[in-house]
Amino acid sequence: MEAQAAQQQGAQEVGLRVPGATSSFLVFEYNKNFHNVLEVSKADYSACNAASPIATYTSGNDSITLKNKGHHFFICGFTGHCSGG
Ligand SMILES: [Cu+2]
Repeated sequence: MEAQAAQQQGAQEVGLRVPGATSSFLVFEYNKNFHNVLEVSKADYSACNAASPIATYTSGNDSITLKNKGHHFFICGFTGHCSGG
């Protein structure tokens, strides 16, 4: 199964759920000068806490392989973007 995430732009942050797949990947495209992608815990996602990410992606065109089932949470680590909405 292949899941292609919607483009992440501006203050748009998405919580992505990929059910039932053992190997999936997501693609994030964004302007790396203004955004990045942090995989975080659910608690950190809810709190917009970018201080302790599980993984950090900054290329602007990231393919992220999801190896484990369940919920994955991604936010932008730039100041104000996550809390901005
Ligand atoms: Cu951002």
